Amino acid sequence: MPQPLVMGVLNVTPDSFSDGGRWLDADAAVAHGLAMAAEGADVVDVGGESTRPGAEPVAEDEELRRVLPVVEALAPHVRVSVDTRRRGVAEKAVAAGATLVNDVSASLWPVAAAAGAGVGWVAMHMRGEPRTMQRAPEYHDVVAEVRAFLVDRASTARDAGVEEVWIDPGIGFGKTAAHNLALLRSLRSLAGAGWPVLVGASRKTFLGVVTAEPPGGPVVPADDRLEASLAVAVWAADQGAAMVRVHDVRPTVHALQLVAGLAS
Ligand code: HH2
Repeated sequence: MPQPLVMGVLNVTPDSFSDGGRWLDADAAVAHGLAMAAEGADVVDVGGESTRPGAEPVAEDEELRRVLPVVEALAPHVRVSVDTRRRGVAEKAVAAGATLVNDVSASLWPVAAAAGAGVGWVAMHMRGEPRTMQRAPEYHDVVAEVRAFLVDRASTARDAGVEEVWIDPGIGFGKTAAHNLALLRSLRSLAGAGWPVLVGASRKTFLGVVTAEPPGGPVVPADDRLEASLAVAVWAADQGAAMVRVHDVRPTVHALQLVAGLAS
């Protein structure tokens, strides 16, 4: 089993669902990004707008104010991705040194295409938009719909000249716990679609639903979902994911190292 890359989450926001407010100060954010790199993160994913369910959009100049100094300071030391839905933010972050556009809107491939070789793009699937996406999401066949969407966007980006294209099923973005589990169950098939797969399940709500004690009881809070997050990362690796997006870099790297060693 090849060991997937690890993308460390760095939310420079006051309201992210699990680390909101912790890295809002630029110096604290940079220090945390460097610490994740030292722990083995291959990419540090800098975001200035929470996309958790119910989150309110942030003004573009505020998002830029949060993200740019952090991207600039980290880029000489570690590969940086910018987690944004805004073209202007993606463009300026790339100019500041980011080499991967992590795009939950799956629409910003022209930014990567214009930047040329060396700048990649992640297409993530989302149903609706963060403010309302968890209001009773419905699919006829979530696995088939997500796959078709991602393959279509990835092909469009490749045709537009983007050399490095990733696809991501968007765990938790307009999906029930059952939808998330179905997508994770079918990862191997998604990984066979011809594009490297990124999976971001770290600390997400469905993990707190699945691990509730007793079953059906209160949802386990975000800061108590480490074991479940590690289990999903290992599962994703085993099913062929090429990168996992996580908050807890060190334990994830250790878990992935162990399983890759066993499987080789
Ligand atoms: N999940 C979140 C944000 N960005 N990007 C990709 N490619 N895949 C994901 O699953 C993904 C993502 C949400 O998690 P987080 O950044 O921790 O929270 P918030 O959106 O509240 O800042």
